[in-house]
Amino acid sequence: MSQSSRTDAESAKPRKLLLRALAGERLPVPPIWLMRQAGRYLPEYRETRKDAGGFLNLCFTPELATEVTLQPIRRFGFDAAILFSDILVVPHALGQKVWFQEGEGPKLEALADSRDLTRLSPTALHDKLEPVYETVDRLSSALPDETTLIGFAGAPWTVASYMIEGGSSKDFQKAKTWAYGDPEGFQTLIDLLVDATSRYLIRQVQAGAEVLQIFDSWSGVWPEPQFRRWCLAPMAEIVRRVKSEHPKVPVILFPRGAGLLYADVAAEAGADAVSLDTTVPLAWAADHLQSQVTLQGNLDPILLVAGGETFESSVESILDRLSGGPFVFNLGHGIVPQTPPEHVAKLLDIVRSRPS
Ligand code: 1CP
Repeated sequence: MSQSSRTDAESAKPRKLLLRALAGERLPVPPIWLMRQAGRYLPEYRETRKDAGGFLNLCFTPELATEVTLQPIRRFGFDAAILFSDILVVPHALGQKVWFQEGEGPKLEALADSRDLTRLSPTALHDKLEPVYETVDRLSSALPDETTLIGFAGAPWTVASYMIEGGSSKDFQKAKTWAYGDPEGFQTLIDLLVDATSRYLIRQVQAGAEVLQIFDSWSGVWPEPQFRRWCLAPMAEIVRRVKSEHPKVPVILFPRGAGLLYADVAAEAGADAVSLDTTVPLAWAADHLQSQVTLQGNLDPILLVAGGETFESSVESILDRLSGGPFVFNLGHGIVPQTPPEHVAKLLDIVRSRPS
């Protein structure tokens, strides 16, 4: 059991807000945190990043990764801190070459077809990810009592897409062509990722992560049958494996772009919450999803850049429509570097000053 949940059990203090919402409780003021809340929109992050000597170095130096995780907590007092790392540390730990080009995003030595799978090996997984577990451990003692610690990983499809495309992609042509043309070979890669990701997340819980989120940022590019096979089934299997070791750890899934298939994710994946992307209609989500899972989301990150009246009324409308059931305020995707930090402060003001 993590140190912070022990504190909860031993004292009569109310449990942390995020844990209450994820347990299905409707709260007058919802907990709030933001995807990618540590990052380039914060001057203090840019300062730490400058001295870290490369992005992966920042992820793998526990002292620095702990510092950047805490920066948005100190500045804004979010209800949760998300471990500072990246979804691509898993391919790195499997032996694939991964690097981050300043201003260009992630780059990987691409896998061309299933023969390249021999380049991957899970044997050094935990050794290579040890600094991440140490960061989780440090964070679980460093965080304020009321702040929940979230661990995370990428979903197998999203991670596989970077491994095959060699970086970001517009149309996922290489990864999709592989999956359509050689489903058995592609399944081998997905299975390898299900296994590594489950082991990685279980270790994060053992190190002190109290909640897990799985990011399937590119799940919206598939027709329904492939969404079920390459996105829903692997995420459900990871949830099953994590919960068989740690039945009580809440899991949030983010199947971005899933559309109507959010209903199947909510009903079938065994998760405690789903994180809604910006396009999901709120009345539909409240009617079809919220009786089964806690909802998280879904402010457009660009509204947080724009600020002003539309931003404020959109925040109010999300609160109006989703506060009738268990709910966690968040964005519909990660915060962008152009976001003025004052707008984030304003967002917290609105959410917290308006009990519903
Ligand atoms: O230049 C820099 O400083 C690097 C920018 C950066 C940051 C701050 C990258 C490179 N990753 C991160 C941290 C990160 N990535 C976190 C940290 C914790 C927090 O939320 O504060 C998390 C949760 C991620 C997850 C992540 N990485 C996702 C899933 C979430 C999402 O936004 O969809 C994805 C797709 C990635 C890949 C990645 N790593 C970095 C970038 C710029 C990207 C996206 C590239 C793309 O759009 O294809």
